[in-house]
Amino acid sequence: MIDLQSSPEVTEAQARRRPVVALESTIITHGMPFPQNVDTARRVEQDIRDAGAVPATIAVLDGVLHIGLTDTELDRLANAEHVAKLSRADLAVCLAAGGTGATTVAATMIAAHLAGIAVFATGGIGGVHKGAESSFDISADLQELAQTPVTVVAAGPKAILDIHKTLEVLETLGVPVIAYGQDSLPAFWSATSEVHAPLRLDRPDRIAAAHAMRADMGLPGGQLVANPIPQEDEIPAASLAPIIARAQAEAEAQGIASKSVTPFLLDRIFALTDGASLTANIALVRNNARLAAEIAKCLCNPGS
Ligand code: PSU
Ligand code: MN
Repeated sequence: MIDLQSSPEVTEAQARRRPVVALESTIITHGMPFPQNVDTARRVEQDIRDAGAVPATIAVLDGVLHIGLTDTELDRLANAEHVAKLSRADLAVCLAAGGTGATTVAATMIAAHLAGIAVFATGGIGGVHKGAESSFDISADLQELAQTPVTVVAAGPKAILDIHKTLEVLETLGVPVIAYGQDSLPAFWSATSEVHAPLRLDRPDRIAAAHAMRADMGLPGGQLVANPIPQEDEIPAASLAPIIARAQAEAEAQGIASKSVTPFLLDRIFALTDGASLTANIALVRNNARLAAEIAKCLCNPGS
């Protein structure tokens, strides 16, 4: 049997049919350095509460799938070393073996859906890596969006990915990619890109209605909402391009592969921008949490 443990806050919210927003934990263990990782995790949870919803950070601790972490549990995860990065392929094995691990976007979607949570906020999803035509490195996050009915709010594909190939795969899989409030596809650290977003919605209630409509139509899968980073926090794409290229060249030279690619690139870009990439990353995750809370509230009270 799956051992699923909801935090007291999440249990109460669900009993009272209040809006809940899921959060992933790989961003804590593999996406940001200590102590900014735990500070950000706490701040993002508070942003969701301030917006009138309840946060549910998801992780596996000693073989238990946690939906919402207490302060102590969050601290433990953020301070732990060599925590496993759990995607769809890893989740059941980790639970069966009594292990501890942080959930990626794919695994967080699976857990959120099991727990009856429809909306999830993160920074960026995994996608098609540059050079995927030879490495075959395509994140399981994309397949998950195609099959698990959770609306994921992210800041658009990171420039470390091949944006065009990522969009092509999402289109093939039938995943709606919805830019929030603009025509251009946001590009993570930058609010806009030269790519026109496949879809656009300007209101959280419409995003919630589209989520509900998929279910009504019997369409499996979720939605990807691409929420632009606030302009005052963005790093222009042109100034990042050479840094990303350098980080990518280092990854290749050092033979970094598979699950290590995304954490390696994020860490190198953090160092090469003197921390500026992390400041922007924190701002965009908080911005996504606020939008996710609005969508979750609309899903709770349709038509209000
Ligand atoms: N993007 C970020 N920070 C992250 C990740 C993505 O800005 O920490 C994490 C997410 O958990 C995402 C995972 O699901 O990386 C994708 O990893 P991979 O490319 O190995 O599937
Ligand atoms: Mn990968």
